[in-house]
Amino acid sequence: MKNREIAELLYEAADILEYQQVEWKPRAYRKAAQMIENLGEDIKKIYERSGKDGLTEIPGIGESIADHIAEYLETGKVEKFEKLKGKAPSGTAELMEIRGIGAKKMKKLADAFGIMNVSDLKEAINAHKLRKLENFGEKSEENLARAVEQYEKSHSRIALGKALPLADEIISALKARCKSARCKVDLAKIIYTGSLRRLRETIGDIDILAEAEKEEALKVMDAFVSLPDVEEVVLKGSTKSSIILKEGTAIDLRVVTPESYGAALQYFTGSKEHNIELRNIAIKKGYKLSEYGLYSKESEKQIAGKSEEEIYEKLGLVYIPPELRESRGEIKAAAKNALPKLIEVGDLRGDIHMHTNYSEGKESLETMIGEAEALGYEYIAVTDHSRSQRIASGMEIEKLKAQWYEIDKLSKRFKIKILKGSEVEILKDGSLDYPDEVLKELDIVVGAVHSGFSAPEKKMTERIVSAIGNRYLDILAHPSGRLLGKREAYAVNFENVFEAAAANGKVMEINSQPSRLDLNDELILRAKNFGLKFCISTDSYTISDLASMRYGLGQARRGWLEKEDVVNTYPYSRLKEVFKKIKH
Ligand code: DGT
Ligand code: CA
Ligand code: CA
Repeated sequence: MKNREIAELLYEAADILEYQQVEWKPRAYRKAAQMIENLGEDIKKIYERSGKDGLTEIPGIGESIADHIAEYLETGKVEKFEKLKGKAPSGTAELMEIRGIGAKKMKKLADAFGIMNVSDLKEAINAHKLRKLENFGEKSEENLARAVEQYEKSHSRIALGKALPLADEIISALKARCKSARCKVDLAKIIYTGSLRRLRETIGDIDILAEAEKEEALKVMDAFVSLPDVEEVVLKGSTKSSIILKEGTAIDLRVVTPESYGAALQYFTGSKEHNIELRNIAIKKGYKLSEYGLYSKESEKQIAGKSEEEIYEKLGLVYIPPELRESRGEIKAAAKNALPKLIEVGDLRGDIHMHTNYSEGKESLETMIGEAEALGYEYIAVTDHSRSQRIASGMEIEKLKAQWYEIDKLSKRFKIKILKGSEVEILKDGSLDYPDEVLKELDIVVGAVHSGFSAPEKKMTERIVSAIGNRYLDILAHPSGRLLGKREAYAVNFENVFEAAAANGKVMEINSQPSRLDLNDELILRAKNFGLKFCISTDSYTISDLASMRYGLGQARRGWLEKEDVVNTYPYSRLKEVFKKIKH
């Protein structure tokens, strides 16, 4: 799909326009980009089917943006944007992504020091130039230094939420290309490996593995390097090729013969640390393990290699799911047949954190409920924002009650159980954003921190622990508050939080939004040691968000969670024992 590419293009144009201080356009461009990202249908197909009229029917896309998109689809570029880029410094887009840098500040930095990109900015920070700028003390300079560090950390890696759909897309495109009359290779076995298969929260590069006979390998590689969105072919060989896509992602493809497929899958899934541990076990047993197979050291005969399962088996281990392969004790556990039976997607029976257009969500209550029912869920909780969340259109009590009324009405029409919930702000003093008489009427109260992120650890810990002490709070939402690549977790003592939550029977959320994934795998492992239960929630704003469950699930599996650990695997009758305020 071209959607992501076009969205990126519009975002970039918006950044440049903002820099040039064009007033309204950046917002319109970003809005259009967002619509296209969430479209769920290939924009190219829409254009092919209905032309420009089809494009302008998409909300947020007017005549001029539709013209740009059409031009891009026809010619691969937009004349106007190319000109814009020529006028703005080329580092504009990357600079704007740094927390604390908006259009105005960027212009100031460019005028004063000629800062045009991130590396200029770093140099200026290191030379302590910025603190000399008017209204810009030492403190701002330090903050900016941290923001740059964070930008660099995250920009060398891609979010799982972007990499996974992209890999799926590349794999199906490659399969189709190989199947075509010119190539005639049936790729029956092709899969993504590496950190992506382990479902890490961020991905360095995408690794893909395919099985083919030796004489077919080059044909597969030809098809791979000639995929439509390739920007650069870094390397092309008969066993490995590497490309870089137009939108910046690097992809490695390896092609191996059937007798090595399992060994290569095991090897290229990693992690490197897991592989090293595994190889040492092989050596102790008198074997040699490589990406081609498991071999006897003496006779050099292959002992296993077709499948991953037989490799683990021959090493005296039960099969280890990819998400566990991080050298965190999984090999020892596998040797004793003591691995957890990980939670699976089919175990999930409901989604208990989502928004509607009563607050910040994009869809009506009815649409969200309908989609959740279509996904096969037994129950959902509608959890719009509480009143003090003004920027997210938090709801006054009257509006909340109007929503209850509508939920009661809709409950008669839908089979799915609809819980009246709220994402209630945990205020700075640790109290909740609605009075008790409202909270006790709610089926589910999801408590969340959305402000005061820079508070000292002691203060934040007190705030959260005090909210956990509230008898009406059920779930702690996105407990660390981090936004991948944008905002570090706030300072908080998790030992204290987990202890208090365990003592008060509160549930920890695993937020599935790709930019959150919060709790992350490491915190999940720690929280589990306190005997805590979890819920995996999507925190959806649109119907397409409801599908992000797979990302939260991945983190739960990386955190060694079983079905029993996660309350939204429970049937409704049992869920009511966990959340005692549920009334029907
Ligand atoms: P990434 O791309 O940084 O998110 O992480 P990975 O794990 O995908 O790493 P990558 O792409 O460098 O390599 C893919 C897999 O290949 C890796 O998970 C394990 C395997 N591998 C790579 N280098 C080595 C190595 O030096 N030794 C061993 N045993 N395995 C390696
Ligand atoms: Ca990789
Ligand atoms: Ca790689």
